[in-house]
Amino acid sequence: MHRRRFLKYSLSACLPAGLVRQTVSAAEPQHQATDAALLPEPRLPVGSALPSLSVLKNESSHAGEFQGTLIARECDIQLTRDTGPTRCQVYNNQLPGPLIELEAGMKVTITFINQLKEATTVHWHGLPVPSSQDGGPEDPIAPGETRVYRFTLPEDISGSYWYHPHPLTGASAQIAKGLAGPIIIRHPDEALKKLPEQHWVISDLRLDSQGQIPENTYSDWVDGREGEQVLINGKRQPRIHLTGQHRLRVWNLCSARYLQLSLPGAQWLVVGSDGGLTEKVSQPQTSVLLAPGERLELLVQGESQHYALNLLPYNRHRMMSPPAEVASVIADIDFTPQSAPVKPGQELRRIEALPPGNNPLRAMMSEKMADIMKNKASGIPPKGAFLINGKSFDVNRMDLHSIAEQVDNWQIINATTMDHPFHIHGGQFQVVQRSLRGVKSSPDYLIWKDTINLQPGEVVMLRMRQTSPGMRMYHCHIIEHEELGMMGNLMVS
Ligand SMILES: [Cu+2]
Repeated sequence: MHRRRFLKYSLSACLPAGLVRQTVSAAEPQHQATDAALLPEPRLPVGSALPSLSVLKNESSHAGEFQGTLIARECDIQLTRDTGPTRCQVYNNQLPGPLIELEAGMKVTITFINQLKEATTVHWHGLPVPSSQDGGPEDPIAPGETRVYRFTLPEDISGSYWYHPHPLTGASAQIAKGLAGPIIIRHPDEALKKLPEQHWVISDLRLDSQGQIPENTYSDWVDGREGEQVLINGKRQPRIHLTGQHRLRVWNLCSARYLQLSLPGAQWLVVGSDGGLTEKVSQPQTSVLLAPGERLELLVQGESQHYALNLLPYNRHRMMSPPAEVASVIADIDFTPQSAPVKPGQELRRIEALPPGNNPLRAMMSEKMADIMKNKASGIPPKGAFLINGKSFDVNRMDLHSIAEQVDNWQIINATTMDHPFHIHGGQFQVVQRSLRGVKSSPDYLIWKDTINLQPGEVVMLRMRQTSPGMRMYHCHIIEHEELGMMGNLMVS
């Protein structure tokens, strides 16, 4: 663990957890100046009612079809009281982007207009869309261009997904400035379809003293960027009315912030994950963790009338700054206790276990500490600092191979000193086994996932069936790591 010898940090005791910033030891003065310049931050107002997500209009009048338009553009949004408007990059002038509500089996057409001054793409995170429609870095949309994405959803799909840019360069900045939005796919036979829903799209935002969104610091590139202001549906610490009957969908749209959510005094029942409802209702839990990119569906069991939604400290072993030590409150909940519509352990859906395949795929995430430390003066670590199977991403190089409809046996290894959320494009997978510090564990019931967090030293075995040929990315979903090369290509034939 060489990094501990040269990376030092200190906490400012008076700052709440969300405001803790790195200060660097005297040996690294150039970065102290860079990071300190971010303070003081204008804060977004708190206490407004949680807004409902605006919904992308379906421009088609045909049953079973969805046609919508997304426009990415720079947009000035008045977020603070103390500064002028913040220059954001958003879809359809909204932060977060509009909710795309779809139904299983739908024929989907999204016309995307790039009014940014730079190239971008739209990636449909978690959806089994054809490779050509997946918005990968090999398929950039130039400034001023229009691109029509077309795909048909499977008949058996449901769940909470999202969309975001995935260009070869610029993804980190584009997401930090607001380009991300949620997707819900509903199925007529879903077990919990009659429950009222509530949606929490959680993102984070950093503002400088002028109320503008600053560039990444060197620490952001190394650790992944965490905006200090945590937003739910675009609002900071909103007031939320929730009942015991609500089916709560939660998205983590942050680039690098891990969300360990707790309602002290109440408990969560997990009923859904990345790929829709879980096989069974979980046992009651006092906290749930969403790594970047992950989604959960939850029910709340509680008695009180009021709860504070806490973001608990989670140690993801950042290199440049210490773990937060204090919980922060990110929402105030007015709760109406009601009898829970489901019980722990109750079956919600049948999920067929994928059989073991005969195509072993191995992805080992690693870091080159010498490279990470090399470019501190320029503010960006070189590509090659974060690797998969010893290689930095090359859009023209196929790293792994698969065949459509066969099951791949993935072995994911985290050989680094940080947590990394691993994401595979093309659909959903099933975790078979996790192994950490010599302890092996298997899930109690089946869950469809597309993003899975690995702690340092952790090994995850999973099974996935790619349903169509073409190129598929796999990568760390800390967007800065992805952009620095912690990504590979799977060629499905
Ligand atoms: Cu990572």
